[in-house]
Amino acid sequence: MLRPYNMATGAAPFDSLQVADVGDVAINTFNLQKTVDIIEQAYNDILIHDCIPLTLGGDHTLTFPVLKAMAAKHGPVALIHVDAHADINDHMFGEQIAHGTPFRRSQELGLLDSDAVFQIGLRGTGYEPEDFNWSRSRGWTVIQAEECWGQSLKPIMADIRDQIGERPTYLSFDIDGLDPAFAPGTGTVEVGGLTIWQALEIIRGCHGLNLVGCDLVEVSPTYDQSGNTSLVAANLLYEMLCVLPGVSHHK
Ligand SMILES: [Mn+2]
Repeated sequence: MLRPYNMATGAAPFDSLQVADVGDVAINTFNLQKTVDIIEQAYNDILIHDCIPLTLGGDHTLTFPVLKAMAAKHGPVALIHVDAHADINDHMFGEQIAHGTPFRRSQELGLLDSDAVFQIGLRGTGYEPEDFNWSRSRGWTVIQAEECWGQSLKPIMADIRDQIGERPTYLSFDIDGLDPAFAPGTGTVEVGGLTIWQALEIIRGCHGLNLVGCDLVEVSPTYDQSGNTSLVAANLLYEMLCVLPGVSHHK
């Protein structure tokens, strides 16, 4: 059988991995706290098996319970977080669990390896002037969107790979990290974002890392009038599949 492979990198994930869609997690749409508990349990169950979950969202809230399950299996993980926003708010409208708080909650619970947290693409309007500095004060590396403009991100990714080394690593990619020219179908659009080419450099730049899980979040079909944002997201998830440990390569 002919299996599709990545013409740019030669990665042939379907030749070397068993790839399955395990379907949706049946959340409780009326109760967010119960929902994050359901997600955590679902990922604990998935991670009993020797597999690397790739998750499509959905609200960035989901990364918090996924990281709880990740840390339960692997210990604190290195994190590469692509996003327009830091998502480190203490609360949103008084709520601790929200799509702008997952990395604050994760940090509080010790789920992240603070020496190896990288936030890329941050920009736009914040909730507080300290948004980006809170991350930096935790020892995290913040690479704002403006530092990426007009640049290849290959050198940055080489540096990130060097710093992360062998650590178990989680990749969380918020589609709003991209410029709305490429991905308008999301809830909190910010102009001046990353290009598709830079997104590919980031994900392909994860090759060689000990990736233990990835997600692609914040695609909102309601706002995705052409369907293009979902297409972009699906392709980025495929690119993540192509850089997982154990993927064989043509060439
Ligand atoms: Mn986000």
